[in-house]
Amino acid sequence: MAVPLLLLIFLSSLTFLPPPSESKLTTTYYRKSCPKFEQIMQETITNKQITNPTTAAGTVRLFFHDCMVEGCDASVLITSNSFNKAERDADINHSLPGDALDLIVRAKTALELACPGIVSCADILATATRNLITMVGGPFYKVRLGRKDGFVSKSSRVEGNLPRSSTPMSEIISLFASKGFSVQEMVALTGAHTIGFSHCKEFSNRIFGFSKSSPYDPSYNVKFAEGLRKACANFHKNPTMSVFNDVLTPNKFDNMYFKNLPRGLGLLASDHAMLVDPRTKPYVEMYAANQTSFFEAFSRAMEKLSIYGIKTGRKGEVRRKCDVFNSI
Ligand code: HEM
Ligand SMILES: *[C@@H]1O[C@H](CO)[C@@H](O)[C@H](O)[C@H]1NC(C)=O
Ligand SMILES: CC(=O)N[C@H]1CO[C@H](CO)[C@@H](O)[C@@H]1O
Repeated sequence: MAVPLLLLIFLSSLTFLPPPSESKLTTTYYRKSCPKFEQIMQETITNKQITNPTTAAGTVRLFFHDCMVEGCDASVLITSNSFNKAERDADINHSLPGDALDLIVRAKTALELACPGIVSCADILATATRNLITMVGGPFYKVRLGRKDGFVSKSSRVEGNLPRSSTPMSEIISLFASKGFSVQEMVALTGAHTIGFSHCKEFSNRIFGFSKSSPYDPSYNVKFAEGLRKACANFHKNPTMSVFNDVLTPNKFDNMYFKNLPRGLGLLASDHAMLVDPRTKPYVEMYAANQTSFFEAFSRAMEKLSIYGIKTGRKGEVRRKCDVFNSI
């Protein structure tokens, strides 16, 4: 009797401690080792976002893709070589945006000049994401620092770890659940579709030849569907054609994504499904009605995403260049 009881007490006391790796992260991690970290980040990000306004959305998506595969460890930044086909070259990342990658390179270059070998690429990506979200009107949330860059980046690990626009809601929910995210957190995070673009091929089956009775998905607003059909008319010839995720306030981080859904302005099948599925619908309605409530939930969920699967200590390294492992 005594042993199991002791074990029980021991185990329950453990659950009050954060996992050891994330407990090492602090918001002041670089205060002594790289005092200009915040300033250099902010300058680089501001310059880039002003000259290329698509940077914000691109960076948020890049970060999401990084975290979902191997955790937030900059694995998405690695370029393939003849020995290793990296994450970035998985089919799903067809459109991971060049501007976001360029931003990370710029920030890393400036930081290596100021404090060589100190700041990880994973911390740069996490911080850039938060700063850009705030810059385009979204909430500010805390990003704890001290992530190391990971040693693994394989395109074969991508499929199954990232949702597609055609993924059924039940699968999206269980994918996020497998990484510890509730339905509510998943809905809040996907509010990030309030900024940025999607390529026509991501929703072309909803606007061309949808069914025998309707050429486009009747759950679209009629004018919106017609606009999409025009915008994407040549998408086979020109696969770069894309449209705003949030047609009303495309560059502003707000709760318009959720307000759009009941108006038939949800672009992707997965967006529309958020409104239809009884498990997600209550959160869509709540965030559509109350931006403060969305911002609070989004901030909490992003703080959680930002420490998902992070590496510390010897489980990672500070890369000299964000797109190659140090060992190569
Ligand atoms: C619920 C499941 C999700 C699905 C199925 C999904 C799917 C997609 C797809 C297909 C695109 C268009 C990509 C392209 O054509 O270039 C996209 C864009 C985007 N996604 Fe998601 N996404 C999901 C959740 C999220 C989450 C949780 C975030 C961030 C926290 C996010 C952030 C973004 C951003 C910012 C863009 C715009 C990218 C740009 O403009 O370059 N998405 N998403
Ligand atoms: C909106 O949400 C916030 C945060 O949850 C809450 O404090 C506030 O009372 C809500 N406002 C309304 C009008 O319901
Ligand atoms: C940004 C990036 O690295 N995109 C790559 C994603 O995968 C395609 C297909 O392999 C590559 O051509 C892109 O360069």
